[in-house]
Amino acid sequence: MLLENKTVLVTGASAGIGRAVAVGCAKHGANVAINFARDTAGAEAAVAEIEALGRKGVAIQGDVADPQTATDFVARATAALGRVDVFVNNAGICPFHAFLDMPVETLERTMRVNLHGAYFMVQAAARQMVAQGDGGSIIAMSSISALVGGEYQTHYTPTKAGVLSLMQSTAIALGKHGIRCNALLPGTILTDINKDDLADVEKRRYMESRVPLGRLGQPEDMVGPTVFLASDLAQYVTGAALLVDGGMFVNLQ
Ligand code: NAD
Ligand code: RM4
Repeated sequence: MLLENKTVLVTGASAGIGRAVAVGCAKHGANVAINFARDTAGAEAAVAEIEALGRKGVAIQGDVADPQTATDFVARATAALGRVDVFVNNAGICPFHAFLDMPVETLERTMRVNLHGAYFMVQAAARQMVAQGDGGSIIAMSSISALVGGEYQTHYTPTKAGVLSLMQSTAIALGKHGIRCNALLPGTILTDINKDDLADVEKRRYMESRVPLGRLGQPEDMVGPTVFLASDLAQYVTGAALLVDGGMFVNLQ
């Protein structure tokens, strides 16, 4: 029960890592507001899971690429749950595509959702935390891909490096308000974002073979690290980056 009576907001939480983290925070005692883009059924199911744990849950629809979504999400979540203690910026896309013929729209959409979306959301959450006056914890899903490249991810990896950098600069900007900002760097976690990419059996075996712990990740693997950074156990941790990748990054030979 590391998050008893805390209010947690998670973006992109109708499925995948976001949903696992939202439910995981509720298991640790938090009331949770989720943002979702289109998957109403997934969002409702996530809220039902949160409520089944005896916590309050609320789902608010919005496209994070639109700056208005950020102020709307934070305002409506605060109205429903009272305050914002923890903000998890999770929403993201990775439409795998080759570099030389990358469509302009794919590049721009990926930047807008992953990086601009993170910027506006984190700013809106921080404004609410500053107004409350007693600190908070902001966590962003960056990626192992902030540190290493990907042939079909030339549009995506710069956004994940950007999100990591955003947590470093906001850690400085918000330290005086007692707001901690940290990045999580998942390795390869099995979700919809890479379902098609990993349907290629050879690629999946190769990715698995790179992980010293011997398996690709599950969304639930992200819960413990998120709860830790959200909780007072991490009271002196800010500007940090935590790889959650089964050891993939350090595996040269
Ligand atoms: P996912 O596709 O299951 O989840 C992404 C979520 O973001 C979905 O709920 C989706 O609806 C939501 N979303 C997408 N665009 C949105 C928008 N415009 N507005 C609001 N919500 C939107 O994938 P996931 O693996 O759970 O990804 C979650 C985060 O984790 C992403 O930021 C991703 O970059 C990051 N990540 C994932 C992996 C991995 O291997 N799965 C690794 C590193 C980082
Ligand atoms: C991650 C990492 C994973 C990939 C997802 C889409 O950041 O690159 O390997 O499957 O993105």
